[in-house]
Parts: sequence; C-alpha cells; structure tokens
Amino acid sequence: MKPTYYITTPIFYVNGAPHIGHAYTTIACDVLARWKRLDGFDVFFLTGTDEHGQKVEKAAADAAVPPQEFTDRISTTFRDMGRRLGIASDDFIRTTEARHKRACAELWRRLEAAGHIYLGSYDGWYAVRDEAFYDEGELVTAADGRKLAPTGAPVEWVREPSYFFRLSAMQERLLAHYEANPDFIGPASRRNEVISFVRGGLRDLSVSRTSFRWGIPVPGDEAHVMYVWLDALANYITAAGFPDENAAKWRYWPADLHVVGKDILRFHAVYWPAFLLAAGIELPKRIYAHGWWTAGGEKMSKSIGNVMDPEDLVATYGLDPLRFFLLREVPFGNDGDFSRRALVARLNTELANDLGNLAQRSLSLIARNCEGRMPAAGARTEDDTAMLAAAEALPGLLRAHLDRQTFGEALEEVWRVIRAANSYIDRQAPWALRKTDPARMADVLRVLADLLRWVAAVLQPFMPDSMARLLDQLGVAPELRNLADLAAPVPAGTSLPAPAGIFPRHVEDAV
Ligand code: ME8
Repeated sequence: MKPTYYITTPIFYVNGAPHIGHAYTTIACDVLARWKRLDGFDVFFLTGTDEHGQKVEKAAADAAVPPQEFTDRISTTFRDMGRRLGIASDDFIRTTEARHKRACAELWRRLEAAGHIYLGSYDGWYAVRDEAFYDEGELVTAADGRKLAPTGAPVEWVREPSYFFRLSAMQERLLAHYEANPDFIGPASRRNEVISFVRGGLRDLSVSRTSFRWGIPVPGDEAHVMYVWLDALANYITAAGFPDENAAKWRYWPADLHVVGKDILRFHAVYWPAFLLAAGIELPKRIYAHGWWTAGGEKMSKSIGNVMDPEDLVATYGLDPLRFFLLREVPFGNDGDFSRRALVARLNTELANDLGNLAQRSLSLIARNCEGRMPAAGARTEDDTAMLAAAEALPGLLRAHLDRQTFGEALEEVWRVIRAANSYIDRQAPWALRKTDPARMADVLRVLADLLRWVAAVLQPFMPDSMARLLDQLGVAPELRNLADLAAPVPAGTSLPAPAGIFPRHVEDAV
C-alpha cells in the first residue's frame, strides 16, 4: 500500500473574488501534492471556501444578496480559479455543506462532553475583518485616534452571552507538543513566535456568538452560532470523513501539512491543536506559514482592495511561468512585493534562455543529425558522467527541500544543473563534432537528452503542461514519468516528435 499524504490550503473567505495571494498558497500546495504523487504517495489534497461568520454575512448584505446565494456565487469563483491555475485538488469543501455542519456539531459535542466548554459572557473587542477577538493591550491607535487591531483592522466593542473554550487549560500541553515535535511549525522563526505567544499565557476563547445568525448553530442552544474559526478549522477533519472514523478517507488523518499565510498561523498552531487535544483527536503533523505578496509594500487583500488578478496574469504570461515565478522569486516564508518586471525577467532568463534554449538546441540537433531518433548511450567521459550524476541527484535533493517547503532552494538545485548543462553543451560543441566525430556528437546529445529527462521530470509539479510537452519531445512514455521510473532510459532508436519551443520569450507591450 502506498503511504498517504494529506495536504490542505486554508479555506478562503467568500467575501470577495480570489487574488494572487490565494493563488499563491493554492499553487504551492498543488506543487507539493503533485510532487508526492510523483514520488509514489496516496495523496489527498484539499481546498475550499469558508462561508460563515459576520464578515461574509456583511459582504452578502452589502451586495444585497441572501447569504447562501452570495456564498454560492463567490465559492464558484474560487473553484474556477483552481481550474484556471491547473490545481489538481481531490476535494473542494464548503463550510455550508451538510457534511460539515454535522462534523462541527459532533466536534462541539465532544468538546462539551469532555468539559472544555462553559457558558459565560464576552465583553471585549472584535475585528470583523480578521474574525478575531483582541485584548485591549493588543490594540494600536490610528493617526485619527481610532483604536485598531494590530493588523490594522477596525474593531468594535462586543458584549454578548458566549460559550468559552478552556484554552487556558491547554497551555502546558501545547508547549509540550511544540517541544516534542520541532517540525510541527515552520519556518523556525514563526515557530519561535508561536511558542512565545503561548508562553505569555492563554485566555479562554469565546467560541460562540449571539448577535448574528450566519453560522452553524450550537447543539442544544440555538440562540448561539459557533465562532467562525472553530467552524472553519474543523473543515480539515470533515473532509477526511469525521465523525465517521471508519470512513475510507479517515486513513488520511492526521493531515501531513496545513499550508497557511502568516496572518492565520495563530489559529492553526494554537487554537486548532488545542481543540483537537481537547477532543481527543490526533494533531496534524506540520503547519507551514508562508509570507505575503505585497503591492507597494502593503499586504494584498480583498478587504483592502489592492489586489492582483491571477487570471489576468495567466492571460499575459502563461500559467506555467506564473506558477514558476511565484515559487522561485521569493523564499516561501518571506514577504515579497509583486513585480511584473521581475516576472518577465525570470521568464526570459530562466525559462526561455536557460531551460528553453537548452532543450531546443539539444532536440533540434537530434532531429537534424540523428534522423529524429534517440541516440544510443555511448562510452562516457568524466564530463558526461559528472553531468548525469548531477541530474540523477535531483530527486533526492528536491525531496529534502520540498519536505521543508523550501521551493526556491529546490528550484535553485534544478537551475544549477541546467546552467551546468549549458556550459557542457558549449564546451562539447556537438554542432562542431557533427563533421569531426559524429559518434561523439551522438554520445553528447544522448547525455543531454538523459539530463533533460531528469530535469523535466522533477519540474513536472511546478509546470505540468510545459514539462509534459518537453517529456513528449524527449520520447518519455506518459506512464514512465514518476520518480521511480526515471532509472529506465528511453530506448535507443525511439522516434521523437519534431521539437517545438516550450517557453517563448515575453516582450512587454510598450505602455
Ligand atoms: O483567513 N499574500 O481566509 P482568507 C500571500 N477563511 N497569501 C495571501 C495573501 C497575500 N497578500 N492574501 C491572502 C481566511 N493570502 C480564513 C482561513 S482556514 C481554516 C480559514 C492567502 O480568504 C494566505 O494563504 O482571508 C492567507 O492565509 C489566506 O489567503 C487568507 O485567506
């Protein structure tokens, strides 16, 4: 049986259309899911939409549309975004679905039965934009004297009856878990932030609201709806079949990786494990918080309205270059300012020049000088052996990087090999060997074809369409493109399709 791998994106609020930030997280997860499939895992990749709460209720009211109709509409735009970005998810969850309401009610009952929930009253600050409660001490004062959440979101004073979760009682268990599982939170700098937050002391968490209706009713007390974050976080177990722990899908739980933006790490690394510990459910294995794409230094966000449309970027630059750029340009844990100029530079230099030209030069020499057939592997020089060894080391190197979500470093390993191969082709000059030593020319071209096969194979998760085309041109059978198959070379004499460029250079329109 294949080992399982369960990976999730956050479920996105349906308060506005998706933007490049949502595309980023989803593409990163898609790359990991594809990589794990390529590496022989039984993968379950989940994404979806977070549809309850005051923020969504307000967005629906502003649009003068009933909340369910509004969420149906916006949820579809997220699903469509996935399709346009080549996202191969296995499930798309919506928190307004019956399966989720049932799972949430059961989670609540377990928390309550185990004595972790009590009725009280909440008196304090709430930011609808963040769907989060804040202490007085956390607030900041704006230039105009208004109090704001530390995120810059407006806050309002809330006073209402509320159920509380005994988060304070979980502090030591959480700290023990972080201690015993050093990889539970990545990157390390974020892990330290979470640990100091928890060490600073945890207050009980308000987990129900009575001042609006758009949520999942609290079992046994329908005047309350569940706090949207308790509802939302539970999506990860709903999709794995909870509460039916005999469901086939339950084999995927605990999740291997929740990928989130750094804005919502606290919910995932503190509240979520606390709920699970309290309910006696296993904890996810790892949570990774990536950085933000900014525009002119400010976080891109639906609520702020300074967003970049992924569809427009795909139309201009192509899907694979966009997927590549997002993961190549900025280390995954860091913030980065989105720049079209940087995207075009990566596309032209690394895709069109480095990889595209290498493939085009090698394949057109084979087409012209080897009757369009894969040359046989000949005697290998030291140079040849070193080149191939570097290519063959790629799966192992990428496996290690991708298990730590260091996408940029993974891609740098591949480009190191591609750059070395460009020097190799210049040094060996197969176009000159054509006259002087045709047998050696064929050997060199075979080394290049083999090297390109490893490169294209490990890049499939990042750029599925272009790499499928390159593997077609290299004569690699579609069923032999998994990592375990790469040791089997393409048989000599295989007839290759006519080579065609994979990455056209991009020339920016004059504006
Ligand atoms: O927080 N840069 O939903 P949300 C990078 N529903 N990533 C960004 C980004 C940016 N500028 N803007 C958004 C929610 N993201 C909750 C989650 S999970 C149980 C519930 C990405 O629609 C990033 O992954 O506000 C961030 O964490 C997420 O979108 C927030 O999406």
